Amino acid sequence: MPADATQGLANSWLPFTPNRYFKTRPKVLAKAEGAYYTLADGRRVFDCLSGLWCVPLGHGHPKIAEALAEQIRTLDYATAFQFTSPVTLRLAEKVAALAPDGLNRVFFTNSGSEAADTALKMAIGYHRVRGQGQRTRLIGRERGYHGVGFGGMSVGGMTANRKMFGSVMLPGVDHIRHTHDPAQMAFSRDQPEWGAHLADDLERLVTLHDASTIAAVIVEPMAGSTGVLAPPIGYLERLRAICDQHGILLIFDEVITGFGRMGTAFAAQRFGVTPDLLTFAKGVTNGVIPMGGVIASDAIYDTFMGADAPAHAVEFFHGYTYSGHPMAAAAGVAALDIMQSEDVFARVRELEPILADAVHALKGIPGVLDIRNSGLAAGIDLQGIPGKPGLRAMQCFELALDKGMQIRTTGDTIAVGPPFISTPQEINRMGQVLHDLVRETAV
Ligand code: PXG
Repeated sequence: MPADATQGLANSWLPFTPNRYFKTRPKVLAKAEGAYYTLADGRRVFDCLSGLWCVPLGHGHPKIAEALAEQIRTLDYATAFQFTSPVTLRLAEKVAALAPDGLNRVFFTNSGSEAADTALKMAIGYHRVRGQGQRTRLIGRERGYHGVGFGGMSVGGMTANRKMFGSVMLPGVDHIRHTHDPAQMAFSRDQPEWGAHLADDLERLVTLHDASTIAAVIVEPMAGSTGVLAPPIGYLERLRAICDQHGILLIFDEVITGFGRMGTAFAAQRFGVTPDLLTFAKGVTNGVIPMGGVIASDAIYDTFMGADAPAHAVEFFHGYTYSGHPMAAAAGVAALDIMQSEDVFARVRELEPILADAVHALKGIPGVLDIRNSGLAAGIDLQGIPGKPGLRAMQCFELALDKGMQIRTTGDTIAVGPPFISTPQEINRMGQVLHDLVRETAV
């Protein structure tokens, strides 16, 4: 690797990274094109997770590059409060057109974490505006991931993300149980048949806290970060019904599932369940410029707009300097244009069974505990090295780079979510490499 490729390493503190280990074996991504990264040491690797789930159309897309070059010359930044820009409005219109019926009001943020916090605040504000200010409780789910802000972390259910911060969480938050029970559903293809009744755990919390204190429930329709958990058949429908019965808002965090990962614009459409608020980020700009947002139902938006305050008063005291940034919006408009004109979601549906076959072919290898897939995403749970959780997956990660694959690991779970531009051959080769990794790291 050229010496200057790691200049500045001593000054860096990397996110969600074992920094001490990293600095002994730094990985520097120098270039990217299509579905491949090139590391500074020259290794070329297939991008098995589409960046961090955010580059579905592949790297360096010329149409996005052109749109950004044009936008920076036209309007590089637009003041976000009391102003907007044509490209920001165009993106809102496009996002709303893709969203489920009834969800038409788009509020932009800059990340998935900000989108989660924004949605939680919208939910609390909505109840207050309609005279139910006591509804402030937020319900998340174990193993959920909603980013790293205090709101998203609090409703999130990833132990490792929470424990360092102890009880410094939002007050009045509770969690329903997660949906993964290997004894009932190991090696499920797509949605497990067992587990719709797990949604009834929400009834338990309603009984405990009383519905009149609960503002919203937030879940990922397909839980990504925790290792790809598809919802049991009937589960989301049941969650929706319980929320409706008790006047609780349902929030879908679609930061990973939004914009095609599930073969439809949003997971809401694939699973046929519509939330009241839907968060997005990542794929909306193909990861090229950070952006996120919340799509609110017309009913929620209209409630805010119908508030008693005069029309010159701000309805929702919330927003970011870079909300609806024109550069991000230009990348978003270009990315969504490509998704539509090239019928990209249909391609995802074609690739889904190829990925499913590729990963489920690992069933039966000793030490493979579970394999799951849904949309163009899959998770593989491995038996860890006794007393050293996460080490086996880390070994897989290192070996994979030598075999030309960049995989994502969390604990002893491998996750993949290849770009939508992948070929069937590339997906099959990824499956072969996963097979070799698991065999070569057998414990
Ligand atoms: N919600 C969900 C469902 C996410 O997956 C966020 C919110 C936070 O987004 P930002 O943009 O603030 O990072 C995410 C992020 C992984 C992985 O390995 C997943 C995420 C990020 C990094 C890695 O699965 N998801």
